[in-house]
Amino acid sequence: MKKVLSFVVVVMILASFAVMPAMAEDTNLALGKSVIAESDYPGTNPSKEDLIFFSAAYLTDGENPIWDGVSQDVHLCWYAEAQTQDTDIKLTMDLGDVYALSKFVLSPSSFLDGQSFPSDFDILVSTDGNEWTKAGEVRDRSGAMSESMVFNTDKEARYVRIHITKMSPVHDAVFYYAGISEWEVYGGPVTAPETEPETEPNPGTNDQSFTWLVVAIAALVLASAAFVCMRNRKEADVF
Ligand SMILES: [Ca+2]
Repeated sequence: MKKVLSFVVVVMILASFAVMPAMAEDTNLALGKSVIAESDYPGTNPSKEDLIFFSAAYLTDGENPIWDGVSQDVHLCWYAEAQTQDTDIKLTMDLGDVYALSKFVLSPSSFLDGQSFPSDFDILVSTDGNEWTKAGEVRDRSGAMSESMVFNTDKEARYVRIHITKMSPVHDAVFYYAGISEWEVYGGPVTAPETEPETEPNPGTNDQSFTWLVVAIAALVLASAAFVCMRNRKEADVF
């Protein structure tokens, strides 16, 4: 019975080592990061900041609030306005380092039941902020929307961008509008970085792998020693 117990403990220890690095990669890198909203398009305001409800900062505050239609202190979403539905707005975020990205998640605002989610946009990524690669696109979206949009990717990037070329159909006599409640970017450390010289191994990654190996071997040795001790004690009891 004790032999089985020792084996189970060793398996659990080794399994936890295998799971921990995978969990570490599933991080929302965008949380709390600044977003720059820009546009040179005529008649476009790339981010309304004049009311408590709207700000580019709310894209990465981790909140998707449900508005009751009355409260005047709710941080609803990023919200832009343009005099024509065609526009050119860039929302750009610096993640602070190059990461291996896994997915983007964009959430509509509860304001107007998500109808203000933009119609046409691209998701772009870049390692240097100059050369951009497309990681996703949406065309001719319209209507109410409650679920988040998920874009899976395997690209490496430091800079991420939402490039909006068409506002939502929501408009009044003067402006078309576009709004997004939350922008999440998931990913983890780059395991084989392109930015480092090919002749030099990544010391951090190798050190980490070596550490895991040493700890795993130590756990095995300890479990074996414990088992041997228990067996010897049992045999001693018999004699
Ligand atoms: Ca938010």
